[in-house]
Parts: sequence; structure tokens; C-alpha cells
Amino acid sequence: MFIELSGMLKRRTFVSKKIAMCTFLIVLLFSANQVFAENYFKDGNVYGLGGGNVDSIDFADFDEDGYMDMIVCKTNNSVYLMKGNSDGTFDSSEIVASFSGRGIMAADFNNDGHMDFVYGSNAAGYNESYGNVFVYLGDGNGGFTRPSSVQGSSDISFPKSFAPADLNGDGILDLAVACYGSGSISGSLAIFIGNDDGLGKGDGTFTLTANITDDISYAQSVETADLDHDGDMDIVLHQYTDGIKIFENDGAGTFTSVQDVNCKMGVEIILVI
Ligand SMILES: [Ca+2]
Ligand SMILES: [Ca+2]
Ligand SMILES: [Ca+2]
Ligand SMILES: [Ca+2]
Repeated sequence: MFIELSGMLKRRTFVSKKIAMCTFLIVLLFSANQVFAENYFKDGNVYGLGGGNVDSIDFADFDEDGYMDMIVCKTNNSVYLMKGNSDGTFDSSEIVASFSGRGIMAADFNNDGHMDFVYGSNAAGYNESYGNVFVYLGDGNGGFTRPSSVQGSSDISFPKSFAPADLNGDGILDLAVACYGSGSISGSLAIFIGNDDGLGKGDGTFTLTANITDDISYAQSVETADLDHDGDMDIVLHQYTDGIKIFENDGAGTFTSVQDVNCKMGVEIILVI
């Protein structure tokens, strides 16, 4: 099954650059307002989700029935779960989070074997001027626990893309977050370090340890990889209009901008090392 965001603006552009002995592939996706599932090149199924735009999707088997489910983040209201069927179709959607979002990513953040998800929002009900990072913990049956607290800051705005990785080498999943910015708040690269549950594993909460704003505007997408082969995860940040920035990790989760790459605007980075 091949699945992608689709609509009138569907387009892919591939750009290759050689950076620090690594070649990575940048895939730029233009989003639209529907989710379109194309099954083995047959006619696709269009799943309407009401008004507003789909900003981001991700996949995981949230109910652990062996079929991939889809989590859909919309900019104007909610996050939807669409459970996958054996034939590649999806059940009708159910709302699992009630705040508008700008980016979504599935991962097991608290190491209990059940897939969770994180999404970013400048959500009413918390603080609209804050960039809020919501982590919803999965129960393995397709249900989620709404976070009792939210990681956010008035220094970040519209957290839009997430890259889960162990950035400081302690074995616990952390988050690199591309923040788009709005108004007087600059776009940024935010670093959220995963908190220890006391047993050496992540507990599903995070602490904002850095918010890098220098020369960053409209951060749109982020990915991690060990680009210089020194054993730690580095960061590639894509900006909507100002190209790509490469950040080198010192091994302890502190990042320094080391290179800028010019490229055309797009939505998402996918690294192929
Ligand atoms: Ca499933
Ligand atoms: Ca989990
Ligand atoms: Ca870590
Ligand atoms: Ca590295």
C-alpha cells in the first residue's frame, strides 16, 4: 500500500546534496486538505474529515491488531485516529485530541510497548501564545491518555515537525522540534530532552533544554542522523523559504549550526543515508 497526502498541490521534488561525507535525500511534500489512500495503484479512497486543512499524518499500529493505523493532525481543530483494516482501507475517524495541530509523530515515548504520539499546537485552552507540545500515551487498544501537563514555552511558536531520537546519549528518547514561529516569535529549533522514570527509561515527559533561534525562520521540518559518523545524532532543519541548516551534536545534546544549504521551499524532509 502506498499512502501520501494528495490534492491539487501534490508534488514531489528530490534534491541531493553531499554533506559531511554523507549523501541525503530531501523529499519535499506539498500538503492539501484531504487524506488520500492509494491501494496498489487502484482507485484511491478519499476520507473526508470536515473543514480545514490536514497538516500532518503518521502511521503506527495503535490498537495492536496487526494493521497500521493512521493519525491525522488538522490545523483548525482536532487530531483524528483512523484504524486500519486488512484490505488497506481505514475505518471512519475518531477524534482523539481536541486541539488544532501543526505536526504529528508516532513513537513509544514511555517504553511500555504501546505506541504513543506527539503533536504541536498553539492551542486555545492552554496558552495560545505558547508553543505547546502534547504527548498522548497509547494504551495498546487504540485509546490514549491525555497528558496531565503539556511541555510548552512562550519562546517557541507553532511546533510543527518532530524527530524522536536519543540526542544526549542517555538511552532515553528525546525530541528535536522544528518551530515555525509566528508574530514576534521567531522560528526555532527546540530541543526537548526525555525525562528518566527513575529506572533508566523515559517516562513520556520532556524538558525543553534549548531553543535555537539564530538565523532561523519558518522552520518547517526536522530530521536526525549521525551525519559526521562520530556516534551522536545530528540535526537537519528545513526552513520554508530559507533553505536547510545542519546542526552538529557535541554528544551531550548541545547543537551548533555548521552549514547552510540552499534549496527550494517545501514541507517535509526525509533523510536517506
Ligand atoms: Ca491497527
Ligand atoms: Ca508508550
Ligand atoms: Ca536522551
Ligand atoms: Ca554526529
